[in-house]
Amino acid sequence: MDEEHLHDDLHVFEGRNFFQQRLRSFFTVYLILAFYLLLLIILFTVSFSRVSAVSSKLNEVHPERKQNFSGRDFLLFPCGPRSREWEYFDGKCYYFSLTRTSWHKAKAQCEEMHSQLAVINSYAKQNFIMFRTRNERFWIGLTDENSEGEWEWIDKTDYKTTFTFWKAGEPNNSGSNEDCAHVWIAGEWNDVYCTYECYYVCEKPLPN
Ligand SMILES: [Ca+2]
Ligand SMILES: [Ca+2]
Repeated sequence: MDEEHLHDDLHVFEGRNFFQQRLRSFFTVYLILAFYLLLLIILFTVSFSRVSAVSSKLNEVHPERKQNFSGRDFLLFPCGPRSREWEYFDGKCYYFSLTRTSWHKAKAQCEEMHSQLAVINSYAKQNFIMFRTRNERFWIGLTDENSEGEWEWIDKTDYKTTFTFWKAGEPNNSGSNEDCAHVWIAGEWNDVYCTYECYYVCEKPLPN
């Protein structure tokens, strides 16, 4: 009986010993894993802080990189990303109204938008406006209100020495009160009474 007890005790002792060894092995593995995890976290933190530092240094050294984005906006919207209704042509910006009004109100509305009624002083500009207005009537910045027959551009461009594109037979001062000019069919110019209501073209320089 004593020998049997001794054998049983020996088995129990061996079982416990085996269990303790397995426990130590698991503990060692977990300890190594935890160590590697900690090492990874440290490496990631150090790498991230270095990338951030390099990125901020690049921005300091090459500030134009940020400007390139606004440069790209400028190429897409030369008149300004927030002025997409303005169309670019040959160094200036043009607005083609969507509502009709009299010449004087059109002039005032252009001025409210820091612009003026369009002054057509070249065939190239005439072509641009002609294709854009598509035979519809649009006011331009030309009037003989001050003195009948003495046409004047609103920006004081010399009328007598610059380009004109009157429709045949115009200006005719029909009814003796046609003192404001608009573009019409095929973009040709016509004088009409200034309270007539039609669309209008504003122009302004490129934004700074
Ligand atoms: Ca007239
Ligand atoms: Ca006329």
